[in-house]
Amino acid sequence: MAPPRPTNRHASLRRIKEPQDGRAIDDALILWLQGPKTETGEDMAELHLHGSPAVVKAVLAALGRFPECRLAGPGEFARRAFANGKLDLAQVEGLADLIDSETEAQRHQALAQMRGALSNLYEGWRRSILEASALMEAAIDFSDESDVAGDAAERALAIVRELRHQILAHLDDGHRGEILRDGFRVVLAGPPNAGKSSLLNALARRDAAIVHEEAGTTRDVLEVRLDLEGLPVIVTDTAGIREATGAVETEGIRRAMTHVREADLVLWLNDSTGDAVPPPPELLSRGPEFFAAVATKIDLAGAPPPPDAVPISVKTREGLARLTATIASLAADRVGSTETPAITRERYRSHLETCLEALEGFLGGNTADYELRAEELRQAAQALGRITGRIDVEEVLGEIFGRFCIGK
Ligand SMILES: Nc1nc2c(ncn2[C@@H]2O[C@H](COP(=O)(O)OP(=O)(O)OP(=O)(O)O)[C@@H](O)[C@H]2O)c(=O)[nH]1
Ligand SMILES: [Mg+2]
Repeated sequence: MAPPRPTNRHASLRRIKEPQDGRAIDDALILWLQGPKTETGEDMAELHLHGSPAVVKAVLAALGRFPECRLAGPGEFARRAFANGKLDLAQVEGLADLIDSETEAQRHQALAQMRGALSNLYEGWRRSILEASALMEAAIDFSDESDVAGDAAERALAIVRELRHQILAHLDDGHRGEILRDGFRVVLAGPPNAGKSSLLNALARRDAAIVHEEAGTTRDVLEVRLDLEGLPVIVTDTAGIREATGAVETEGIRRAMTHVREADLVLWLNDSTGDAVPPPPELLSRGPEFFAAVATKIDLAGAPPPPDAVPISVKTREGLARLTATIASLAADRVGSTETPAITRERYRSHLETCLEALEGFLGGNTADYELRAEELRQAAQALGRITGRIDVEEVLGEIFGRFCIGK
């Protein structure tokens, strides 16, 4: 369609032609990228077309006339990159997150993961386990020479103790990576008419929710996504919490309470012109970092708002900047530094927990039972290998026997 084939890695300006009749489709830059130094590891060609739907459609139609050409399926490039060892599973997931990222902090975390921040951490741990495994294999082989065996087993124990410590610290991260990936969830709750929907609209800067002087206006749960200083924040408006007057409102309040329980932060709103309604006890019992009181409609209030509440007026926008700054700083505290890699998916957490369980089985096992304890290590290494997609037993054996010349 654009002969001759350009030099490897050199952009060339070519006329793209219809293969059957030679009709010109577009003038474009084309690139020929020879594997294996490409995204998928395979040979690739790139056509930098003028992006109109008509040009793209004509080129795709022309390509479709070659029997060996077809459109890629979803994720097919990433899948090939994985199959050819260009990216491991955690990196592929980082790539997916990078494509979906909406804020700076999300982009930062996803890019680090795609570049292997988590993979390197987990692979490093897996190598330590393999090292301990090799020592246990040595202990088994030399079990008739008890001091040699005992010494090897002791060294394996020291490695695993240190590793256990590191994995525990990594797991105890307050879910910061997941919060950053999925968004910091702020729920607006409080009695009816407190001004929850008005605040949602003010934060979103649009009329997302219906606002009305009638108590019990909101029944459904409504979400808006905000970017607060680079952090993704999902603000949810809920039904006012009170003794409900009907089935629909009861359901609305049930949904409100579900969101309150799962929120990363609940803003409990009260109309500052009336008596403040205290939040439900189960909300306070989650701890002070999950809760902030807000006194609304201060443009109307005669008495000063309670000192422990953030005073706001949606009407005059007074206090809104302070409230958003409070939300942003609480979110930033929870997400913490993005410099050290954090767990970004439940999948990793569950494999890490399996790994930890096996390591604890190893540490708590009978000292002399080398075979059983070596098996715990194999399981621990496998659990970590599942995160990156490296669970090849041959590779594990190769690494053990390649580095420690036990036969000698
Ligand atoms: N003057 C004044 N009125 C406000 C302010 N915020 C909300 N209101 C009014 O208070 C009433 C209730 O506001 P909503 O935002 O619907 O309250 P809500 O908490 O969502 O109420 P429900 O959905 O019924 O639980 C409306 O008439 C709003 O216009 C404010 O800052 N100042
Ligand atoms: Mg409402």
